[in-house]
This record gives sequence, C-alpha cells and structure tokens, in this order.
Amino acid sequence: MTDTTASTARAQIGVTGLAVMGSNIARNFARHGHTVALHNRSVAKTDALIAEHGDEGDFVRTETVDEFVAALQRPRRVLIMVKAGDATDAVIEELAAAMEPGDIIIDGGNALYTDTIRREASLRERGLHFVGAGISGGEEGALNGPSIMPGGPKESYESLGPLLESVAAVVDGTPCCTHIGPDGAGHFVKMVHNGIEYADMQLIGEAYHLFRDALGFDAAQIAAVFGEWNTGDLESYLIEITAEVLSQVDAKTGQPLVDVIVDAAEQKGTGRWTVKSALDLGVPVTGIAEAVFARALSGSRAQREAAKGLASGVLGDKPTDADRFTEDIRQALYASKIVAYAQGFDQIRAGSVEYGWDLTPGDMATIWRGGCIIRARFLNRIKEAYDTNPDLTSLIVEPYFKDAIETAIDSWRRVVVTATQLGIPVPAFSSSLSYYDGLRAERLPAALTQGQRDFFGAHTYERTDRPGKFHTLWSGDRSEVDA
Ligand code: NBP
Repeated sequence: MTDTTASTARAQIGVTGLAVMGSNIARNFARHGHTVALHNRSVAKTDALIAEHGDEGDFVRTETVDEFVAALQRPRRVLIMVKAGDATDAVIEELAAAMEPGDIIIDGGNALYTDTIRREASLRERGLHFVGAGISGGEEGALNGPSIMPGGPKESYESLGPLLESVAAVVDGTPCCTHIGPDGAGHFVKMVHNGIEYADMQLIGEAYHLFRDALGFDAAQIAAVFGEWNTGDLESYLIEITAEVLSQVDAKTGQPLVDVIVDAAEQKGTGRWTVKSALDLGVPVTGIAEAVFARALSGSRAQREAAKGLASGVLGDKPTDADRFTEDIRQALYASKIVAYAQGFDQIRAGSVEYGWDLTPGDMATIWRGGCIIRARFLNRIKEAYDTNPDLTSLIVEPYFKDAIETAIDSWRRVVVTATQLGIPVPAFSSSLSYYDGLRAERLPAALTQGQRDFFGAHTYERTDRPGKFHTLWSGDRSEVDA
C-alpha cells in the first residue's frame, strides 16, 4: 500500500537518494514489512519507484524534506543513499535542520571515514545521532540482503540494529550486520573491504593472464577452470562472476566479450583511500597497493602505447604440463589471497588502535561471509581463526592458513618464476610472495638501511646484543656512542 499524502508519522525508516542503491534498499525494507518513507532530490525517481514497485510493501511518498521527516516515527531514522562527498554534506545539512535531538541519520554511501568522523562530531553537538554505515553487495545485495557495517554511537544501534539486521544477508542464521564501532569505524571497515576486493580481483586477473598467455587457453576454457574452482576452497562470489564474465559471448562479433573489452581498468577511489590510509598507519598492504597501481598502469594509455614492443629479453619456455600449472596457479591464488586478507585485517587492527575504536576483527569475518562482494567460503576459516584467537597477530601464522600456505608455497614460487621468465606481469602474486618471505625471514636487509640512515642523518640504530639506541661517529673516529 502506498500513502501519497504522508499525513501521519508512521514510517519506521526513511530513504533519501533513490538511485540504484537507495531504491533497492528501500524495496528491501518494504519487503520485510517496514513502512518506508521515500525521498529523492528530483521527485521523478520517487514516482518511478512507486510506479514500478509500489505493490511490494508500504511506502510513503514525499516531495519535500519537511514532508519526509514528518512521515517518520520517533526516533526518526533516515538512510541517506546519495553520491558520496558534497552531496552527502548538503543532504545531511537539510535533514539536520528538520530533525530533532535523538533522531538518527545514517549515511549508507561510500563516504571517506575521516568525513564520517567529522560529520558524527558535528551532529553529536546538535544532539543528533550519526551512523556511517558501509553497505556492500551492489544493486543485487541492496535488494536481497547486503553486508552492512554501521558505525556511530552504540546506543543508536539499539533502535537501528534490528531494522538493519532484518534486511541484511544471513549466513548460518547470523545477520551480516553488526555494530562496528564509534564514528568512522563502519566506513573505515567498508573501505578496507573494498581494498581487499581490489586485491582479490587483481589476483584473479593475474591468474586469467597466465591461463591466457602461459597456457594459451581461450576464454571458455578459462571460464571452465574458474567454474571448477568455485566448488572448492576458492568458492566465492568473485570467482563465480569471473566464470560468468569469461563465458559471455559478444553478440556483435561472436567473440568472447572479455576479448572485446578495452583493457584499461577504472576505479572510483576506495582502493586508493585504503592504500593512503595504510601508508599513514604504516601497514604494508602490498597486495592492495599493487592492485590499485595495476589498475592505474592499465589506464596509462600514452605510456603503454609508447612502451609497446620494448625488449622482453630472452623468454623462458611455456609450461608443458597444463594440469600441473593450473594447480600451481590455484595454489598461488589461494596463498596470495590469504596474504591480502591478512594485510587487510592488519589494517583494521591498526586503524582501531589509531582511532581508539576497539574493533573486533572476527566480526568483520562474520559479516563479510554473505551479501558483500568479497563473500567467500574462505571467510568461514577467518571467522574460526578469530573465534579461536581474537588477538591473532597475523592470519598467516594461524594453523589452518599456515598449513595452506605451506601446501601452496612450491606452486606459488613456480608461478612467480614462470611468469617472470615469460614476461607476464604478476605484481600481486609476486608482491604477496615477497611479503610472506619478508615476514618469515630471520634477518632482513633493514639492518643495512638503519646503518645508512645513521651514516647520513645520525638517525641512530638499535643493537641485537644490548638495549638502547646507538650512533656511530661516521665522520669522526667511527666509534660508537649511546644516542
Ligand atoms: P549515485 O552515487 O549515482 O548518486 C545518485 C543519487 O544522489 C541520486 O539520488 C541523486 O539525486 C542524488 N544526489 C546527487 Br548526485 N547530488 C545530490 C545533492 N546535491 N542533493 C541531493 N541528492 C543528490 O547513486 P548509487 O549508485 O545508488 O550510490 C549511492 C551511494 O551508495 C553512493 O555513495 C555510492 O558510493 C554508494 N554505493 C554504491 C554501490 C553501487 O554498487 N552502486 C555499492 C555500495 C555503495 P537525483 O536523482 O536528484 O540526481
């Protein structure tokens, strides 16, 4: 039933911003029996939603912000699903002027977490609750059950949580939604989620590249391999859609669609944000960074055109045993994926410490198991790892993942060596392997780095045999002094 007069305050939730994400999540709320007040800057989207889907539940059509706010039960709960950035600020300002202390504004867009921290502080001063909620799953997830990562004040979750949990994806009876932590925590975690998504996609891309150029498989053959992998440990949404994309035939040319798509990847910015934040936090998210840079390289059309045909040097032989190399690629993908997630979870821990959020990493593993783009069988293992040891230092030392990497390591090295010998770029496979080798090393060359820093900048160093900070008088008699 659709009320077009909005005369009574009866809606449990309001959604403003009715483009792809907002309209689908509004329908999701309505399908779950909630009365939903609808608002969009241009009323045409509101009317289109009601015309096409008004029979799916109880919607309240509104045109102005005042009408919209008046249609809501108290405490009022409004979900903003507009373009991130200035548009979000503009909408918040309009809403805040019409709302009252105790009301809740939820930003479900892809906001930068530092913006969320700023907005939360400012609205708190005005007595309003502000919840920055990361929402993953795209259009389909928004309609049928996304993964939701709400931050903000804990007390607002008491009234908001059941509502959000009712529309979230559910895995093993557990909703893929939980209170993440204060102010920007939800959007921070969503940002890292997207960073991991970048790494995951890049690793899949590198596997595809090896099948195509090292083994000479066509798109249909590669689709079949990914389809097969989706029945094992690698089972995930991204592997599943990879098989689908590779199977798609272009109607115009009759060729595989992937062969007629321009090979320049775009990005909206959340991967870049993840890397910038990791740089500030000092967390080596090498897989995510390589994924962001690989997209940038693919889009560097002028440089690629200029460099096309540059010398490769003498290339090695292609693998002769396709089955063996296929299994090597599978193992390399799994091990590199473990590294990407380990790095992402390290960043979550570091962000939690930096901002005093007291995050529980195991919660992310739980709510990422369904609804979101990186949902995967693998997340169950990560959840179990954090259930067993909430203070896990790194995923790569946890027994299950440690064993998985030990099983994969020879294959992983063969893949990186073969790719290098064939001139096939594998930045994420190789940097993940180097990360692993770096962490497991007895001695790193960082000792030399420290010596150099002390030489040119008197930056001091620690010694292996006694505590303290030391400096060598490099331009004097080269004796050592306590720093
Ligand atoms: P868009 O990001 O394309 O934004 C379009 C919406 O923003 C429309 O409702 C538009 O109103 C409204 N809007 C704009 Br633009 N400027 C406005 C302003 N100054 N004041 C009021 N409204 C304004 O929509 P989307 O793709 O549905 O995404 C919504 C949010 O969800 C974004 O933050 C996005 O990053 C995030 N997100 C998207 C996905 C996805 O898969 N697309 C996934 C996860 C999160 P109009 O109709 O009047 O122009």
